[in-house]
Amino acid sequence: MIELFFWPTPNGMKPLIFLHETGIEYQLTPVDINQGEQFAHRFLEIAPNGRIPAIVDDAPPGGGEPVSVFESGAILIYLAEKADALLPRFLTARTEVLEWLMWQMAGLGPMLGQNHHFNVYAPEKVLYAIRRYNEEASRLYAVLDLRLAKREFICEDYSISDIACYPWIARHQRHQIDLEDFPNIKRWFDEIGERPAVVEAYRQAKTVNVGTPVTEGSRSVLFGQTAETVRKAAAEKP
Ligand SMILES: N[C@@H](CCC(=O)N[C@@H](CS)C(=O)NCC(=O)O)C(=O)O
Repeated sequence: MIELFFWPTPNGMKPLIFLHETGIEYQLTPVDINQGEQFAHRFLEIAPNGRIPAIVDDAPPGGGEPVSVFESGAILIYLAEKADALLPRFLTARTEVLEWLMWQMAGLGPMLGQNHHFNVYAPEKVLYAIRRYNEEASRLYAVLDLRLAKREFICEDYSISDIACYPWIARHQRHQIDLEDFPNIKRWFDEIGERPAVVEAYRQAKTVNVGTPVTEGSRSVLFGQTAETVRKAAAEKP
């Protein structure tokens, strides 16, 4: 059984979609990041970065003690290895999937995260930052659109690279992006959105939270974290 530490955000959706695609048994443990549950002792032992998602696998391949994994990209690789699914074994095809997974983890995700922040959450309109991240979003969407021009999926077959990108593209309106301008992404996005596993994963996610508006309380939990936040959480008793 996989315990998935989850909140319905783009990064949280990645392992949830994977688990539905492969039918691996799982249990959801909500971590309400708006209430500061990411600083709880048990969670930080599993996810020292204090960010969802994370997993604990109590039946790791080869047996032994339960294994914990944090970082959505590492979780997808772990689960893909465990299930022998959605990550090719052959080195060339595998590298291609990992390349696009890294592109999502290091580029698409962080840049669109900053885009959300300055367009939606920032208490003041910082025009330079808004322009910078809108431009970067449009650049990254164009890279993905070109990639999908000659392929049904990001790599040869549907893979963890598609699963990693999809929940971020699902927030395209927040990125000030019109998918009509990126027709290959639109076709891919619509197709993946119809997969039964994806539909079911989003249905499950809604049972955890339907989207809480940002309040002053959640703003103070989520933004303005510093070294002090990390040290204080680490010093708290279990
Ligand atoms: N690189 C990490 C990023 C994880 C991340 O940023 N998670 C957000 C939700 S999408 C979070 O837990 N935020 C809590 C906070 O900022 O305190 C991953 O891909 O797992």
